[in-house]
Amino acid sequence: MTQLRIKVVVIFSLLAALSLPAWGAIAPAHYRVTALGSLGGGWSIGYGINEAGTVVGEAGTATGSAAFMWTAAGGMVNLGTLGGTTSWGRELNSVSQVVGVSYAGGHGHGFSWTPSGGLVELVGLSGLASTANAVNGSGWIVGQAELTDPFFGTRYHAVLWEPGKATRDLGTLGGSYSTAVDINTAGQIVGLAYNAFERQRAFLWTKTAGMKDLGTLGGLRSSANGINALGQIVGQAETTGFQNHAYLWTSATSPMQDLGTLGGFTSEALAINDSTWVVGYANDSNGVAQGFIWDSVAGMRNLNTLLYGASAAWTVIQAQDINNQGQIAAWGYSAQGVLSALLLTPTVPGDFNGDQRLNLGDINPFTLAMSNPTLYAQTYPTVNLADVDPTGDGVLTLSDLPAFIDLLSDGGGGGGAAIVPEPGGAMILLLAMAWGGQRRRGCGGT
Ligand SMILES: [Ca+2]
Ligand SMILES: [Ca+2]
Repeated sequence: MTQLRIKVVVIFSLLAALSLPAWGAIAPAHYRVTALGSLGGGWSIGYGINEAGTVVGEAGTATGSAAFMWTAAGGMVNLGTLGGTTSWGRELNSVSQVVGVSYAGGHGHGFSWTPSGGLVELVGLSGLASTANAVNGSGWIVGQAELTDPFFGTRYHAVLWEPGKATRDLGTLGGSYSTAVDINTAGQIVGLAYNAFERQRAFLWTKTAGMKDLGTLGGLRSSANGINALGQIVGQAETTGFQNHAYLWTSATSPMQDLGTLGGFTSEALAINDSTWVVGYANDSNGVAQGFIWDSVAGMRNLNTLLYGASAAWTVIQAQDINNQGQIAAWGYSAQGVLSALLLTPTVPGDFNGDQRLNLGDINPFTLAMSNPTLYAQTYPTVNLADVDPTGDGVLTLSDLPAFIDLLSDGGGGGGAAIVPEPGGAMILLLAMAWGGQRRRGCGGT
């Protein structure tokens, strides 16, 4: 290709990029994986994430397991147990109130943990056992508690723990069992309950309307795992073909939407954020579970195809929770087979000025990074080169130049990388000339 033709192609590509529409609500296309470590037992599982990117879950200890809370600044902290050798953290809110379960004496015991108060056992119903699954910003906790009934024996019902109030039995849909799995800021609660035919059904509970059956995808059973601030609900439901699929429920007047699979028979949605991005797991055509992210534009995507650079060495089995920044709490395996809680952080390859967008404003920082890495590092101290490196190999070389042009021309392949039109004609020419110069030097065998 002649130098002139290269320049024309560069300019044409960049101008074409400017005419692309904004990506809107499409989920990010690239993620960095952070392995969260363990508490001495060599393994961990991530369950919940809040808006600050703090993750909770369960980690192996020398004698069993313990609930953990992980922050970027402090790493993994052991939250302890209520006396046994097993506990796990299930979810946390914006003030780092963590809820979960401590297992002791043959029973699970729901707990709340706060930085100031530590672990506190939640008061159950008439039985010993309980489970805490989620907490909202007002400190409302939902889960399940045991009932000892002289006629029916032991039963388990969905419950609400509201600060300062008695443990509230949320009942069932007419059957013998229920459990509450998530709660949003408005106090809407979702979970699963048995109906009068002892069929398992997803429910939505509110103080005014009580417990309502959310239906299925045409089959007999369903369950609900997550609800966002908009009242949108996700979970798993049986289809008319007797497969269990991830679904999205948006209102009582529209049917559940089947989110599909990754080529297999089974999928399950575990969480949804306020951008209607859904995460969970889905079987591929080999029947192997893969973490997924779903949005209404791109549909269901295998998270393992979106891990950037060295992060691709990880295998995400299950994506458990997602916050409004698009950060995901998950678990999976390293190349060596180590089970680990994972934090997936959206990255934008080519975003050399670190504003989470790829656009013409990244051209000058890119040329600086190529020509003077020391000055670049001083100017953009928060940018991790491994995240933005156009070829994804973690080092800046000449091959990153055409890769950077490609990223600019195709918008980085999706969400979080919206092309924002800017007056950049002069920079386009400068870049094209820089590219021509680099190529001359590269071809000159220096
Ligand atoms: Ca940028
Ligand atoms: Ca590179």
